[in-house]
Amino acid sequence: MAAPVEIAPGCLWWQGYLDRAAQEQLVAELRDLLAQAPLFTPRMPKTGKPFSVRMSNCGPLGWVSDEAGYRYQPTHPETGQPWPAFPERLLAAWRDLAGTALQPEACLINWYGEGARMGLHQDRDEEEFAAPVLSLSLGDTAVFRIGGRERGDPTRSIRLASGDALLLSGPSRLAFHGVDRVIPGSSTLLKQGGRINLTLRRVHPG
Ligand code: MD3
Ligand code: FE
Repeated sequence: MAAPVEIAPGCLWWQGYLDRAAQEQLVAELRDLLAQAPLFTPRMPKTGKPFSVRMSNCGPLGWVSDEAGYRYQPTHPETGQPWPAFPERLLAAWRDLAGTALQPEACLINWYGEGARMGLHQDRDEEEFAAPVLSLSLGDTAVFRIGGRERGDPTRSIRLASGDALLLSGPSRLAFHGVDRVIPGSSTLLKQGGRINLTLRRVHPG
C-alpha cells in the first residue's frame, strides 16, 4: 500500500487505495445491497427541503434525516427493514486503515447524480468522536473541501477520485467539510456516471 498524504492534521489520504478490480467488486455488491435498501432522499430537519445527494446505509445503524431531525437508526426509513450487513471489502478497509480495534457500526452510502453537492458541515450526530471516520470514493471525481473546527477557518480542496480512501481522525474528525461538485465523465466505473461515497463510522463509544 502506498503511503498516505496528510492533507490536514489527522486527515490521511490514500490515492488509489482500491484497485480497479476491487472497485468493480464493491460496485457489484452495492448493486445487490441497494436492491435491499433502496436509495432515499433525505430531507432537512424542520424545513423538509430535500438533499441533492441520495442515501442508503449498511451495517447495524444508518444515518437518516427528515423533518424530525438527523439521527442514527437500525432500520430503513421507507421499508422499515434492518440495514444490510457490511460488505466484507468495507470491513477489510476499516481493518487496514482505521487504526482502532473497535468495529464500525454504520456505513452511510451517498449517491451523487448530476448536479448533486454537499454543503460545508460537521459530522456531529455520533456519540463517539475519538474513533475515526473512513471514506471510500467510487465513480466520478469529487472536488472535496476541508477546513477546521470553526466554519470560518481556511479550507483546502482536493479531488477525491475513484478508489481513494480518506481517514478523518484526531483534529480533523470535527472539521467542516463538503463536496463542491462532482466532475461528470471523469470515471468509467459507474456505467450511468455519478459518484458513490461510503463512510464507515463508529456511533457509540467502545
Ligand atoms: C470530515 N461525505 O457523508 S467524504 C458525509 O464525499 C460526507 O460524500 C462527503 O461529508 C462525501 O458526511 C465527504 C469525506 C469525509 C467524510 C466524513 C467526515 C470527511 C469528513 C467526517 C468528519 C470530517
Ligand atoms: Fe460529512
